[in-house]
Amino acid sequence: MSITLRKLDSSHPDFNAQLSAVLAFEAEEDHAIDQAVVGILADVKARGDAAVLDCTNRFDRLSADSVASLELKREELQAALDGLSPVRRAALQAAADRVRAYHERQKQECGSDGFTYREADGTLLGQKVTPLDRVGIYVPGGKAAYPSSVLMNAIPAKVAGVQEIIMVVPTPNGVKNELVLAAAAIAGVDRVFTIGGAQAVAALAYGTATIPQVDKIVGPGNAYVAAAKRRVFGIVGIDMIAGPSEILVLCDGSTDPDWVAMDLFSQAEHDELAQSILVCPDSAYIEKVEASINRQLADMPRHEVIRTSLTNRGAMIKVRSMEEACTIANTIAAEHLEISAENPQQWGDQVRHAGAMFLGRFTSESLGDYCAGPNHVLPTSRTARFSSPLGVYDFQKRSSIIQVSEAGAQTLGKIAAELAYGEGLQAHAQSAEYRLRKS
Ligand code: HSO
Ligand code: ZN
Repeated sequence: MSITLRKLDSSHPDFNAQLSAVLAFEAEEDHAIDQAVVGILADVKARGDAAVLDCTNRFDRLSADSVASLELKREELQAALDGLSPVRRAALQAAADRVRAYHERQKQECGSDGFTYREADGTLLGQKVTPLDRVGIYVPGGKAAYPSSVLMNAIPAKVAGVQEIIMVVPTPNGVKNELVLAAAAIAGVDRVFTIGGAQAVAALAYGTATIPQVDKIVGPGNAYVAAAKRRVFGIVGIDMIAGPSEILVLCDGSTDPDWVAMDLFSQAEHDELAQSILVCPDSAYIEKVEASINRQLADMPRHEVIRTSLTNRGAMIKVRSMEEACTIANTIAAEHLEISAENPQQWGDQVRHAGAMFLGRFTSESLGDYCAGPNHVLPTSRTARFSSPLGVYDFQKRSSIIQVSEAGAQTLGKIAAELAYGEGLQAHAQSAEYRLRKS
């Protein structure tokens, strides 16, 4: 049963409409799920630990007698780390070290130190940057439980200077993912609770007797978790609500077709709804990649997921030139963009919208998923037009600083009072005017 991917040609008169149809994706808003989540949030808000315990025992089929008993001890995390094979432990450590080094750089170079400046009359203005106090990291328990995501969420928080990182991870039927726990140990997560779902999001957002309230909740989760995060936003901060993974490969037609086929598989294997797209000026090459897909698919343990994803959401787009490929890349604003071409930088310079850019034939997107250093939590569903990878800046906030000198109070006082009277706000005006020197 061979796969035929959707084929588009940029010279077709209906190309724009066809491309929109390929990209169209709306996360289903499931009313029933949302209503269930409303109930769980209210229950946890009202009953705290008791509700968290009930939900956890029911949904994860456990028989815990307290929320406190669902907290993992530090030794347990360390034991998970010690239990890894030496090669796997070394790989996890190497990935963590590289992710940390990259994010340290981000901290230095993204205005993390704030600024101040003084005006001629002595008034001081500035911006102070401070880390969030406490952050919650949600880690899914089921098929999408990725230790690499533990690193990608926890390390930038740590680098930002967050004092306490609380991780929640459900353990359905009591099954723990040792690699996830090991990653938590390496990343420096402070506390881990084996709870999940909307009840875990609620516990982090409202706090319970056992689970401390956090300031922001990050990390991916299922539809219940996403609905809960949306609903607690405002009480706490949240990161993006990530959609299915996407990869866009721009290829000049001279990379080994097997490499490109496997790169398309790499994101397709995440999810039936993941999207893999190839854009290339050479139609013979497109055929070769398609042939390679059909040759390699059967060997993939996740071939069913890949098949569904490529059939329903995949596409191969023939373009007139690499310039045009870049224009299309800007329209697609993919989560991951590979530029598999001879002069990758030249094309990369023409792309403004992409979550992460992978330049050159040797840069498989999967290296970025694990260990290149940059974050793998990236804007999906075309949101790279206006948002950025998860980073140190997501765990920091800014406060502005104003220290007006006596002389400054004269100049600013007159301006402020004038505008305050214009707004009909007398107290504002007088508060400024009290500080004006009587002449
Ligand atoms: N590509 C995924 C991240 C991931 N891949 C984790 C493998 N493990 C999200 O962009
Ligand atoms: Zn991936």
